[in-house]
Amino acid sequence: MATLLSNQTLPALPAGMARPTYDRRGVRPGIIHLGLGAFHRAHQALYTEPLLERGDTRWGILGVHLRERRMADVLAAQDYLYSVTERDGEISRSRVVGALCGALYAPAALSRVLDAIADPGVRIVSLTVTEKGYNIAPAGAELDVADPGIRHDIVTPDAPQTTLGVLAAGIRRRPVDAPLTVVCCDNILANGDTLRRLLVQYAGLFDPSLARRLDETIAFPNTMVDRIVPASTAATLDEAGRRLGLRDEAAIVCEPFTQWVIEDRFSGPRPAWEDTGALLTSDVHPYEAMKLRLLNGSHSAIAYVGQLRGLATVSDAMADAATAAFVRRVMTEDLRATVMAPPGFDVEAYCRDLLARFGNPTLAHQTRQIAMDGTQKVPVRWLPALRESLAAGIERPWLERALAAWLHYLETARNDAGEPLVISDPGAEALASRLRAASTSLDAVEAALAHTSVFGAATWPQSFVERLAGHLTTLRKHGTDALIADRG
Ligand code: CS2
Repeated sequence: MATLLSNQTLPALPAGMARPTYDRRGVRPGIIHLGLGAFHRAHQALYTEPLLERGDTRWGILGVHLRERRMADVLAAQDYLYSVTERDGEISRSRVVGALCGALYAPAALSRVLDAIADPGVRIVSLTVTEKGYNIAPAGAELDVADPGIRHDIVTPDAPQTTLGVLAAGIRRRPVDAPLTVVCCDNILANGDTLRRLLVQYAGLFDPSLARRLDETIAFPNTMVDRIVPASTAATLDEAGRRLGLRDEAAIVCEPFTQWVIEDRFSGPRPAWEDTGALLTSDVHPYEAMKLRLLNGSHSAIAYVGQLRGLATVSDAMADAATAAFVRRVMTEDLRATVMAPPGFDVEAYCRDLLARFGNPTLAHQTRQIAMDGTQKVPVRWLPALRESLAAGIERPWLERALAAWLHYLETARNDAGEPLVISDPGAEALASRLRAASTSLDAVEAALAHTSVFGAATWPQSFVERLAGHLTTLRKHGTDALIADRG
């Protein structure tokens, strides 16, 4: 068994491999991060690490796991050190990161988590808890008050289970005069504004004065985060072991690209993230729409068509000529037409770069991973673009095909070759059963679009419904080859 990465074994790393050179014992936690997954550790933590390196010891990160214990234990055994390897066809570089100063598993250490959020030395609470971590009713931006976790938390707000519950309970314990900024880093629309609204709504159900305080004194900047960080596998860990000469059970492999745009709206001191590559700006929305639609929207198209075509990874999908051509059209023809470029931004170059990033052959980013939680993702990534276009009388032929592919994927849970697919989305069954209960494609599409928690309450134009039904019929009869084929 190889030696584990830890403070003590750091000197054994290969010469030249970047690692923390500051005294980690002097670092204080100034950031509490909820949802300590690979994405945070490969993204926001890397914008914070150079600040610690240059001696600003206020910004150590205390990470919180809300759902799973394992990674908190893994990180503790490694003194919260882990490696990040950035890789594409040309670049391959690894570093060890020291910005984490602790990792707590909330259900087992709730009081410590709440005390940490309440600590006036903590200035930032950041979050990456995925789309479904916010108990948001998918089609809208309202709190899902029927959610069992939320119902539990409003009855026992000091023993919360949900993300919103933990955040509100921690803030409730915090001195009123200690400024705090909550930085949402998930791929949801207007993420800061949305989190503020959900949290105020949640707190209003049991403590109106807390709701007022949240609304009036806490800052919730909007952000756009971007880096492709596939879930780690046994192969990731083995490869890290070879590079480091030490075992790293928390190793991450990701792409070299990274981007973070943050609305400059903080309450109290903040890390100088603008010095470490982040863009602090007064308006994140154009960046957000561009990223959610062009990157995440195309990603979801790759995921569902890829799953149906038996293409396991994003780079496999991009190596399949028909899929790659389809994805390019979804992105550069349909979605591109719905986004406004941020000032001074070259969106064509952005699209070219995205297609190259998707082709990165070294990442093994699973289409199955991106396909997860479609009922949360599709309403953010595709439906606003479709709604806006249809309202203006414009068809989006490729995006409409992608939507049909998702419905077909949900309905059949089988790929083109008839093999079963694993669908991981708590909201999927309600939609899939509507599709399966219908006898014709038209009935199926009508039933699906009437599922308002995903598709919203407004009606969809009949011509659109009919086009979707046509695509569904094509898929049922001939599979994805016929759906995505170039019709000139
Ligand atoms: C992906 C994102 O899994 C998914 O749904 O689309 O995680 C994507 O890789 C990131 O948002 C890239 O910044």
